[in-house]
Amino acid sequence: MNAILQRIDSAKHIVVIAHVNPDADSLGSASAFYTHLLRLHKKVSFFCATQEIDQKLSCIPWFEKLRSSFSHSADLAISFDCADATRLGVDVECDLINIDHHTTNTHFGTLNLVESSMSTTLLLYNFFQENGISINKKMATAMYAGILDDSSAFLDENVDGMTFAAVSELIELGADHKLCNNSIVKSISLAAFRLKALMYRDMHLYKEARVAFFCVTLEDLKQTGAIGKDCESVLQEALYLPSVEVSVLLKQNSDGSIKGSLRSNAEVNTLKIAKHFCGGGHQSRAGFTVDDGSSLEVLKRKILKLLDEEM
Ligand SMILES: [Mn+2]
Repeated sequence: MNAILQRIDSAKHIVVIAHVNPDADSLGSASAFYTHLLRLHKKVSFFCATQEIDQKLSCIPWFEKLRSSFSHSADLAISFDCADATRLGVDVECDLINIDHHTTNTHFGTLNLVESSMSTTLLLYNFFQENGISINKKMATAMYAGILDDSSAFLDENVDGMTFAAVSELIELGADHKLCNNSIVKSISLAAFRLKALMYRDMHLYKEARVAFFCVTLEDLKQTGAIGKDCESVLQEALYLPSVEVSVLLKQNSDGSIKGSLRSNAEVNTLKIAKHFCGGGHQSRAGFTVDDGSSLEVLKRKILKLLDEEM
């Protein structure tokens, strides 16, 4: 038996962990595994340190079971889609299985299932297949949600035939793809719509319109009522301008830090830029947080200079 399945076999109480500020990939993979553990008649808890989770993700099975307090009585934890231990949002003292697809993963687990893949949910799908673990409707819906979100609705550069083959199988197994599409992709709040208008109005193009730059202040969020996550679709859409190769967002956080997010058409290595600020991610999708009191303007100039060297 696989070492991971063996460790699970001997566990009594298992906590599945989705990362802080969870996305559909993290919640989806944790949810699918939650179902699998229930079938094994294990005691299972579903943990995410973030208290307010985007209601869009409520299409993922077991969403209502999520708790932001960690059960320290557990003898095993399994984290999903966490590239490093800070993403857990909790100090885990028991054994930890780390399941993730980020190339920057620090292998912080007692056992690690880390492979470069489109998404953690796709990695998990392959894991279930390889180990003869059957996938029910709930698991199929959860994994579909993660693949949908991490592939930017199947539009990312790294989507290939294998992605569609997996999705075809998941739908065959009963994944509620329409529910996920409507909830995760085809839904936007009025506040997010207003923020979009503001971001497009203030978008700056640099380097002969090869770089699109967005800065979002706390005031912008307050004025529109939007939340930080609402900035992301604009960042992606800016790449649809034919000249744009990389889009960058700097967003003020309420604690005074600044969050940077980068997207590219795979040619520009955004991870290299994010790493300069101790961030992480992938070649075409990366991010970082700066907490040294730098202003948006200063950071913006630094990033443009780094892009000068990169492009
Ligand atoms: Mn992911």
